[in-house]
Amino acid sequence: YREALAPGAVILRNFARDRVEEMAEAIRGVLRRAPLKAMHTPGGLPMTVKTSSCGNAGWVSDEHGYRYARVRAHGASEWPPIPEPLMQLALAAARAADYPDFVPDFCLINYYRPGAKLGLHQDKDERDPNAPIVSLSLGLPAEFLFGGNERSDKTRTVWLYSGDVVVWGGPSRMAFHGVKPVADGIDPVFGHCRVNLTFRKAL
Ligand code: MD5
Ligand code: FE
Repeated sequence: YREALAPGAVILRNFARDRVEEMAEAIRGVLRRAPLKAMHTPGGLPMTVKTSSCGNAGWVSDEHGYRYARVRAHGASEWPPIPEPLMQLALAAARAADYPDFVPDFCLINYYRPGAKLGLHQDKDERDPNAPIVSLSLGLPAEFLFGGNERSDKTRTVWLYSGDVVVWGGPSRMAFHGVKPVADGIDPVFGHCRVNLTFRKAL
């Protein structure tokens, strides 16, 4: 089930298939404490993807740009910790992709309703650019786009299904990527939505 996607990028098909319901339960727990929110791009446009966070920070995007915030904007409460089943899955995936030392301190939850998409971008706000990003796809399938280190580089597409994990490291860590608008459908566990978790060394 292990395929090389690009240099440094490994796809682990169905890696979490037997644990999708356990993942769903853990995510529900996080969202009760840190509800989903539609952030705005630095340009002021609302994102179609809603987000929440767990770990030692929350991801924030607004007119000041993208950043990691250690404390929530309203109230002094901390972000919920990364639930243990999610952390164990991320560590196992990193190990399977030959990143045995990876320990994330942050997990971003991206929630896509049908039609939601993510424009081409790079993930470069994390402190450690040598650490990979572990990405778990759940719910509806998505057509994922990934390119090169320049926005203008040619992109490839790959379909990601519920339970698939991709580990983005090495030369792929800073590649441009995005998600095409999610097609409607019904996932047996997640219903009309796609959820993507990205485990990162952010702080
Ligand atoms: C998603 N999320 O499906 C994706 C999965 C994000 C985001 O892009 O920033 O929240 S993460 C995919 C990723 C991460 C780092 C590098 C590369 C892809 N890549 O080189 O293609 O919601
Ligand atoms: Fe990204």
